[in-house]
Amino acid sequence: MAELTDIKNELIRAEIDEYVGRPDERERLIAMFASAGPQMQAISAALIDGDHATVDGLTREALAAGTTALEVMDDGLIAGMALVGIKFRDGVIFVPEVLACARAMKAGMAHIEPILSASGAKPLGKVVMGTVKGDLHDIGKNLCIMMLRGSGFDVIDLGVDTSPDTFIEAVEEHAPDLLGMSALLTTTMPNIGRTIEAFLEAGLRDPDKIMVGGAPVTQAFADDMGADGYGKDAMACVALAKSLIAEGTGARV
Ligand code: B1M
Repeated sequence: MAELTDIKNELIRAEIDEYVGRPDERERLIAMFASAGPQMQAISAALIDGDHATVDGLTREALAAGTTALEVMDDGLIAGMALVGIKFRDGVIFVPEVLACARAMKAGMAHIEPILSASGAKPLGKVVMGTVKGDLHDIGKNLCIMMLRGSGFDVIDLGVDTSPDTFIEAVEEHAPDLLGMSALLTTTMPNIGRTIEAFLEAGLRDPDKIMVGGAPVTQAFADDMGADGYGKDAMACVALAKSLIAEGTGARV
């Protein structure tokens, strides 16, 4: 089992020691950071510190030195955000600090986006995607979109706080093969179900075409809401999109 001392970055070590009290979370974070290289730990530390300029510079350097975009995303950016989430939940930091961390995350994502989104391949399918109504979280959705684009999907991004009507209008306009919904709050998760109901009422629902995700969403919740698939992360989102397309009948959402 990894130990706190296996983490080379001083700031991350100190933050875990001071702010992560739950044994399961402590163990998970220590294992995650201990297995990341020093450069990835430095990116996480800058993100935790809300230092967007340093995240920007370190991400550029890591990519130029040959680190893959996926490694920077998982071991640098997403890992850092995991610690931010715990501090936010426990009242150690508040919205302004989290916004600074989100800005730092976006500074890193700006460099990995063109790499993950580059595909050249013939589109595998068209996806309309948005964060549900009332929810302003877009980092995870944007990562999924980058990965989908990089895997050859054409994605129409509806942004955040997307009402059922906006989803419906987008489906009518773009006739996508798949619809994706992201939700990060327990209070907005039910809007996944409300949106699916609105599709049913509008007579637009194809039973094989709606995928959902976001930190609080589970397979069981997705099933309850009547979605066709759930992805736990951006890789799973791409795998799900491919399998829904492969299973599909060619009908639109
Ligand atoms: Co918010 N926030 N936040 N926040 N925020 C959470 C979600 C929270 C868990 C923090 C906490 O308490 N630990 C908590 C929710 C608690 C709950 O619902 N029970 C919370 C809260 C309470 C709030 C506010 C209510 C705080 C307040 O105002 N008092 C407020 C709500 C605003 C609103 O939406 N109406 C709020 C605001 C904000 C900021 C604006 C400050 C900022 C968002 C900035 C932005 O997105 N542009 C923010 C942030 C950054 C977070 C945390 C810290 C990080 C979220 C994130 O970006 N994660 C978050 C804590 C956490 O999740 N650990 C938290 C990184 C991202 C890569 O992961 O989004 O899970 P994630 O995406 C993953 C997977 O989930 C999956 O793939 C992604 C990539 O691997 N996935 C899909 C996502 N969508 C998918 C779709 C798919 C498939 C997979 O198919 C379609």
